[in-house]
Amino acid sequence: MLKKILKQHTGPLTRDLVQEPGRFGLGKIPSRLKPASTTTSICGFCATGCQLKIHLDEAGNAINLSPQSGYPVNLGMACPKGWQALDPLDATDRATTPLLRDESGTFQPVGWDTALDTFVTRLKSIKETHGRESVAFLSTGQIPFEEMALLGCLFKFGMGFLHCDANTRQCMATAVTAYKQSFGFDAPPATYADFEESDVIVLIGANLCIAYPILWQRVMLNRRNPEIIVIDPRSTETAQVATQHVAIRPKGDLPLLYALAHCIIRDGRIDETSIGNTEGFSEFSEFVTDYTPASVAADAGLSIEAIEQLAATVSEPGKRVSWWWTMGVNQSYEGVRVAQAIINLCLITGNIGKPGTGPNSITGQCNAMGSRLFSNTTSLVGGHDFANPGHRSKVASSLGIPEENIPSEPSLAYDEIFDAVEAGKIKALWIVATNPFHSWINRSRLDTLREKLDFLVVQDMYHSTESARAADLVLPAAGWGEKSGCQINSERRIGTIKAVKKAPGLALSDFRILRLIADRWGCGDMFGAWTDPEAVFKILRDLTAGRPCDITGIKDYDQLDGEGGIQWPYPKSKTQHEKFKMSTQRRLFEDGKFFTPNGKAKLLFTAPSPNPEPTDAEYPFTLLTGRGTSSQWHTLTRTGKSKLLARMAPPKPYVETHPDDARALGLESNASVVIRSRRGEMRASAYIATTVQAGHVFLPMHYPEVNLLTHPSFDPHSRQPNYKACAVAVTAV
Ligand SMILES: Nc1nc2c(c(=O)[nH]1)N[C@H]1C(S)=C(S)[C@@H](COP(=O)(O)OP(=O)(O)OC[C@H]3O[C@@H](n4cnc5c(=O)[nH]c(N)nc54)[C@H](O)[C@@H]3O)O[C@H]1N2
Ligand SMILES: Nc1nc2c(c(=O)[nH]1)N[C@H]1C(S)=C(S)[C@@H](COP(=O)(O)OP(=O)(O)OC[C@H]3O[C@@H](n4cnc5c(=O)[nH]c(N)nc54)[C@H](O)[C@@H]3O)O[C@H]1N2
Ligand code: SF4
Ligand SMILES: [Mo]
Repeated sequence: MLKKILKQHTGPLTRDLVQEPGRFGLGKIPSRLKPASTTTSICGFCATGCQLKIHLDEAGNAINLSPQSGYPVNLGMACPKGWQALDPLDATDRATTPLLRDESGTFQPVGWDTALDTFVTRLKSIKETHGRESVAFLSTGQIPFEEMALLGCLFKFGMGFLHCDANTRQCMATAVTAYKQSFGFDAPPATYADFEESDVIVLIGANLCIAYPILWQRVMLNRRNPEIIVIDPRSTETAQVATQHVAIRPKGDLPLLYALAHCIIRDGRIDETSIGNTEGFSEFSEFVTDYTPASVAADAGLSIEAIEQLAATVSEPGKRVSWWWTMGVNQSYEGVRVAQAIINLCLITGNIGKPGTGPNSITGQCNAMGSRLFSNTTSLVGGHDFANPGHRSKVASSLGIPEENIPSEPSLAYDEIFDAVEAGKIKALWIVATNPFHSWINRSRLDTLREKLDFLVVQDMYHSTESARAADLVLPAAGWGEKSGCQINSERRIGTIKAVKKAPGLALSDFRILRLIADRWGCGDMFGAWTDPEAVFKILRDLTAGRPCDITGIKDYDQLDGEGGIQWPYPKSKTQHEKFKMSTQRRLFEDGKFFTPNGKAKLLFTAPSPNPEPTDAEYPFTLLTGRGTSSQWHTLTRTGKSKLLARMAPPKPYVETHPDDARALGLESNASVVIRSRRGEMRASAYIATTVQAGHVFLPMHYPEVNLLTHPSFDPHSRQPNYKACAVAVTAV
């Protein structure tokens, strides 16, 4: 019951609640807290990208916030995390000074001088002894892209290292790879207005009510009486309020999607014009001939009739069908092909480039889309390619750096970086704004790898995170609210965040920390023009000239604020610019042209492969993992510090278990159980409900023990971890 109440209260907030802050525990605002002025900032949690209005006192410090009513994303709404976004800044475990581990293994507070000196001396000596491939960084989708770009460019072009990746690998690498291969560029086509313009909305592996509450509100604003279909093994909060729940077997997506293509092509419900904009249609239609509903029914866990019905609904002539996917698709050992199977369906039915359509990936973190363009990790900064000599020389001349400083080789992916640590090739790691000692798949491996590292630096807002506690050196960082820059949301909308509070103690913005490192390293001159975030924004803007993500038409931060954020592309060229300027909701591919050399989208496919860790007699349950409540963010370092948000979520791990399984295991509600995989075990209390199918259990990722269980398998194209299905055993304690 408590869980049910909690769930109800962690759902999205409607406009009435927004207008009545008293109902949300804020009470009547005393006159001393009445703002002297306000400013705006895009929320720093999820990639929805809601704009918040920050209320400031006379000194310019934040005293409160409320959702911004006129912003084209959130239209005056925010979820609990947005409302409480200032809370985590006041936590008592903020890192307020650099910490250096002494000989006895104890952290000692040190000044920035010592910290920077240690950082530079250690990394330089490791580089000298072991070469440029011996140091790597792991970063994030949760800092402004000006900071990401400085980190990636400093590390590769200035310090001369090669290997780095971001935690976005855990999150949307699959979508990136799928779009790049199919469209020739990483280009999510949607604009959020498409939620309101669709007749059929398919949410596949996506739990909007919990993970993107405001996007669910956008679905609710649809006046076309849409069919809302949720494809998810669990009866999620979203599935429960949709018009149809397709309770798929975990990882049954690829066979199901091929069977849908089979039925649609068989019945001639295809769009010839759209198919004309693709290549590979005859090969694809031949490939799906074998994928009859009867042949995939068992793998998909669905009846033949259900598959036929779904095929008919998503291909109904004259209806606008949009597909939206998140981690149920991306976090899979064959996620890229699943994403492309969705893309293929949209291409063959003409559901692309028109209002209310699209194969649309929703990305996770507030600035994951910024990292896709500017982090200089997997792609060369500004939407370029490290392997392309023309791109390297363009970026070198635009940044005024020697071309030979730009590597042509790719960086290792996240998991490959850990393999290189294991092999003794990588000796030092620098972790920025991510917490892999909690969030990485099969994370206990990191404890072993820690022993292999000569030097581990963690740059975080808090000294208490699982990763910071493992470090040799902790660099104290300012967080969202204490610094400025830009973020890009899931519909490619660029917006600004503002410094509305001073960071505590000696904590500095990541931007400042990186500038100090550049100077200490001796490459400060290379970044002489990178004086502040807005200057960097302009450098990055100019770099995008001529690329699909061209934003050369944006003047400055003020224009971004004045126009309600701006979606890329936004080129300077007169004709294009005039076309785009008029609209605050822009989707891609309206002209049927893609970013491939011949302008055609590719229909890509491979036969489904078996789950790398199927259940068996010893480990008979499939473990699903994901988001628990809308008030919990990832490893809880931020949301766990808000009293209100913490009260809205179960404090201890719980495992969702089907009543039939609970009966067979002799479990009562809230009974203590042990969940075991081949890699580790944890305890949780049983939450017995039909939200999971018999034979499945679900654990929210927010509890650190969960990734002791997960199975380290990866999509071969994207290297994204397969977080969502492995085999476990469940026993009563
Ligand atoms: N409250 C809150 N919101 C968040 C976050 C947070 O931590 N807390 N994190 C943000 C981030 S970074 C991300 S990436 C997003 C994630 O947002 P979502 O992807 O929506 O959330 P998840 O719960 O991880 O996974 C979605 C669903 O995938 C289902 N699933 C599992 N296996 C399969 C499968 O084989 N097939 C299908 N079709 N579905 C499957 C799960 O049952 C789950 O309901 O949320 C963002 N928003
Ligand atoms: N089992 C399982 N595991 C999963 C998932 C799953 O579905 N199931 N989902 C995966 C996904 S999609 C994601 S995105 C990852 C998220 O995994 P993480 O990125 O590891 O999770 P966060 O808690 O967001 O970690 C962000 C860290 O950055 C710090 N921080 C915040 N702001 C700043 C800043 O401005 N500067 C600096 N320097 N530090 C800052 C925070 O304190 C925190 O320690 O988890 C993945 N892990
Ligand atoms: S939906 Fe996402 S962006 Fe909007 S307030 Fe909530 S966490 Fe922030
Ligand atoms: Mo994510």
